[in-house]
Amino acid sequence: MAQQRGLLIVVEGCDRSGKSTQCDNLVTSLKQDGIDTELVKFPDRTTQTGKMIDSYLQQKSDLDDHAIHLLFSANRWEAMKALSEKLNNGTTLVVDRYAFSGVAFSSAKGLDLEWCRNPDIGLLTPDVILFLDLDIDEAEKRGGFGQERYEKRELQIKVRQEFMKLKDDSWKMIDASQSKEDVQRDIWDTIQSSKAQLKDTIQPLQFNLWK
Ligand code: T5A
Ligand code: NA
Repeated sequence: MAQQRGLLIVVEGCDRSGKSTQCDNLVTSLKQDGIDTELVKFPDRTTQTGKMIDSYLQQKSDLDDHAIHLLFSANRWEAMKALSEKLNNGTTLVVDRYAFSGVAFSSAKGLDLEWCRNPDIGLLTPDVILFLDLDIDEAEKRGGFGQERYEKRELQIKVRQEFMKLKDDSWKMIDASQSKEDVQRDIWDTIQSSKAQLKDTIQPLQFNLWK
């Protein structure tokens, strides 16, 4: 029997909502459950496009809003071949931010939402989208925002509104204001029920995002 492909699990959410913490936890838990799993993070700051993005985010360089949007998208596109091979070889991927962050941040800055979606049309389609939802006041209690470009209250409020425009019924909303342990448990329960639902219907990988 052909090996079943891995699942593409995307974790999105507001800044400070605990995405990276929970992505690490989820990878560990899935591995403990005997599932071959890897962590993926966007932006991938290690590639050529990633280095330009990193410099922009750290406010060491400036770029036109459209240009940086396209760079974030290119940073995803350049990873697609390797990621699809891993998935087809049976590795499950836990992805810390994806195209939804791309559109939410750029449209919050004032770019047209439809324009923002275009460059990511046709990316790998996620099997599960988890959204870690956290109120801005709660987010600020977590040590305040840092020095990076988008870590400002007014922008973060807009970003959450833009995320809600992208949300559909398939998104799994997680209350990220709970303790780390409770968020972890909710995510685990959600993944287990998603897997149970997908079990008999898992489709071949599709490059179908927003099509
Ligand atoms: N961006 C990204 C775009 O504009 N376009 C794009 O296409 C993409 C992909 C960098 C920026 O790039 C933008 C969005 C961003 O502004 P990043 O590198 O993912 O993106 O951002 P980070 O700064 O690494 O991540 P965040 O600030 O969003 O934080 P996380 O990952 O959500 O949160 P985490 O896990 O690091 O936790 C933050 C703090 O809270 C604590 C943690 O210990 C940590 O101190 N914490 C909790 N405290 C209490 N209760 C809980 N349940 C907690 N969970 C975590
Ligand atoms: Na993070």
